[in-house]
Amino acid sequence: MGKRGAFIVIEGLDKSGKSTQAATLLRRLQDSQVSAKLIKFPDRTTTIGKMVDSYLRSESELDDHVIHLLFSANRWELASSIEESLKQGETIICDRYAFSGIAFSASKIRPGSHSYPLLDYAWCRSPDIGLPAPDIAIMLDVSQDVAQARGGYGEERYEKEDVQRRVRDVFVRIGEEFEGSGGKWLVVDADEKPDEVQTVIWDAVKDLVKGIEGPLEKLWDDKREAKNVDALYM
Ligand code: DGP
Repeated sequence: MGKRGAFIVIEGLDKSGKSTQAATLLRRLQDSQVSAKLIKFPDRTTTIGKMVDSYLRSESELDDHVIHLLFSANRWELASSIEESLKQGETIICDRYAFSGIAFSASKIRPGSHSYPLLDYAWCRSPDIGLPAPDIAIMLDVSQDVAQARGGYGEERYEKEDVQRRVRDVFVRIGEEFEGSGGKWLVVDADEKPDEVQTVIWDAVKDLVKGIEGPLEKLWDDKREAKNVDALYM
């Protein structure tokens, strides 16, 4: 069997240059004759994605649990096509994924509180358990000063300084846990010039995009747990 494609996730705060870096990486891969495509979450074109889009633009209000599950459902809608493309040898660059799902929801705080979480961290993680796991997650870390200098945040729901600060804190926890479970999590200083950021990203992915022999892992799939359960039924 041939090698499978690499699954590369790019995460980051708003104004981190994430979409630009993802597009530049795609061009570079295509120029190097690597079969690759770029996908983006939320995918605002599906029926679920349209509900998410309307929420982000503050055109509709939804319970925080409901919107969290819709973001996750939006990823599950594409999970089998991601697996299929990777199996066919195509590399996927994914602009935001389940890590944003946890970071943006688990950073919400209860009204009237400065830090008390509205949604439980483990609860936020659970709907994405079992999604295809990336071979590398690259987190573009931008400081508030540079984000402001890049024109500040836009009009959408989460594009506010205090929200972004809390989201960043949750990203740190997610990265530590992802690494702890054997995943590859790379934090890149996105305050640097775009070319320099791209060089760091390219160094991190250049071997992966030659194709991968090993199986595609599942997100937060605890193999030790599975073994314990199997043992119970032996
Ligand atoms: P973007 O299209 O990359 O600008 O993302 C739209 C916004 O939605 C951005 O502020 C981050 C946020 N976001 C992305 N994915 C999720 C998710 O799964 N859950 C939540 N709550 N927010 C998300």
